[in-house]
Amino acid sequence: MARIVKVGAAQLGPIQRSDSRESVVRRLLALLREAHGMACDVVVFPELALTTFFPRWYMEDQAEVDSFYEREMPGPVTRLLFEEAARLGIGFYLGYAELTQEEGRTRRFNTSILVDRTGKIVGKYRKIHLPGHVEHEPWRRFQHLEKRYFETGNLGFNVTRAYGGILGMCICNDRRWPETYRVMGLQGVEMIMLGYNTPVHNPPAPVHDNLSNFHNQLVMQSGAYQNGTWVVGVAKAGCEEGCDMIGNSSIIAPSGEIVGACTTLEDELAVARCDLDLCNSFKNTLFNFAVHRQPEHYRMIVERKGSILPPE
Ligand code: ING
Repeated sequence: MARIVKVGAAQLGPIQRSDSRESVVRRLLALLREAHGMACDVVVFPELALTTFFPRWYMEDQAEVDSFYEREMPGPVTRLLFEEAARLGIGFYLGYAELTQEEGRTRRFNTSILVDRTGKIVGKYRKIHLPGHVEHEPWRRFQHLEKRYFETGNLGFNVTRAYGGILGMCICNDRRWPETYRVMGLQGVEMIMLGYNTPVHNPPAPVHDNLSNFHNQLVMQSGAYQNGTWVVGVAKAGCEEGCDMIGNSSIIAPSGEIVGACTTLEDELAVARCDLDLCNSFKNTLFNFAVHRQPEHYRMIVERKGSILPPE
């Protein structure tokens, strides 16, 4: 029997600094209910989906910084989302800023969770590729202080059995690095869910700005195809506190084809019927790692000090 997962890419428009968590959760609930109305099994929300993208500001007051984090998940406000999801029998991926006590100290991570249809957290991921910088860089139109506000994720790129398949998660900048997909691909992943907050303008490389949407699709489509997996990438989009962010939320098949996409920069749901068995059409042929990907070949090249030319 085909393993079909009906997926909703629940893109968010901008969240302004003054927007309360309650108002954001109301928006998430509206998207969740719309997805339920379209018979979705699971919904993917963006990275840092509960607040504005606060790493764009240099803040010295730690209490102000910590106001953007969640100390528990679900918490008093997000509990409404978990309860409604369980009532509707629909699961979700949610990105948020996590503040926790671990190994005797306070830790701060850019985190995502996977929640099943009963409202149970069945997967957790903490962002590994943290872009941006640590110190205030006033030359920038806006900051990108993820390296200041978050620790590097310590959970690796893990996969979870859920929704009848093998699911994985990553977050935003992770999607630009091929190893993100390959580490999960080597674990047999069949669907990778990710959220992102991507400014159109990248201060260190403004010449790339006009390629923002192209690069967003390029990395997710190639990651999907080269590992025979579905990829669902969901934006927080639009103009947040004067910073324009891309939309372009997409549902991508293991073939690399985009089968569902948002077309606005606002709260918008895109839906697709994802057949997890389609992964095998690539995992068992072109990208059969066991047959065609021989690690010893790479070791040999590396032992030749990286040269691929035969020794003299
Ligand atoms: N955002 C961006 C991303 O990788 C970035 C960082 C901004 C990269 C602009 C390139 C250009 O999509 C996050 N949050 O990682």
